[in-house]
Amino acid sequence: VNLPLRQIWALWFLNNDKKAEWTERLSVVHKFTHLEEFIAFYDNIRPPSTCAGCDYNLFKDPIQPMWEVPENVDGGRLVLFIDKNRPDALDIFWSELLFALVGNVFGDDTPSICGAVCNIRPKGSKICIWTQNATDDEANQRIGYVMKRIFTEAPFEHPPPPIEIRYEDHKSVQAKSSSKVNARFTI
Ligand code: M7G
Repeated sequence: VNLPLRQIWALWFLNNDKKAEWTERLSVVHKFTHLEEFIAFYDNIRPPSTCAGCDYNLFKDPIQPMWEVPENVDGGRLVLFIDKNRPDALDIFWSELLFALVGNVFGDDTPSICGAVCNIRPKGSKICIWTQNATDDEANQRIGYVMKRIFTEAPFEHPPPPIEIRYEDHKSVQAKSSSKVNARFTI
């Protein structure tokens, strides 16, 4: 069987070229329409922990993974900060989240989701779900609880790291790029 996905998902890559503009660093790697296609592709891409300074994004086609587009302009993110000493957790959480998204694990709340982001940073990485409406606390909390369950149930060789998911709206993140922003809620 070759299962069609509920919607087309696009994998985007942000390279780590420090001299280039942020938008120039961003490109679509592939768009997926079927589960087998996604799995075949997934098996051949490097795990995030090997791509320092880059981002992976999986977004619903045709949403671009940037603050400026209409789908994100009033949105925000559920974000999990991952300790720099836990590359295992980064890779496991990211793969669990990708398969949950394409597998429609978020069900009726999927329309609120724009995509997922993995920011790979030497100081500590982040895994996020971007949602459309930063003030829709009910939908964002339901998505956050599912995200937390996915991470809690992930298969670990070592004890899993603590999982605290915060909701931050994009406007606050843009205004305060260096320090931590206030969370709307924490799960
Ligand atoms: P980040 O990669 O989200 O944070 O943003 P981190 O490196 O602290 O993990 C770093 C910088 O990338 C921002 O300050 C912006 O200059 C740029 N940047 C990030 N995002 C998500 C966007 C975006 O959506 N649009 C634009 N224009 N720039 C962005």
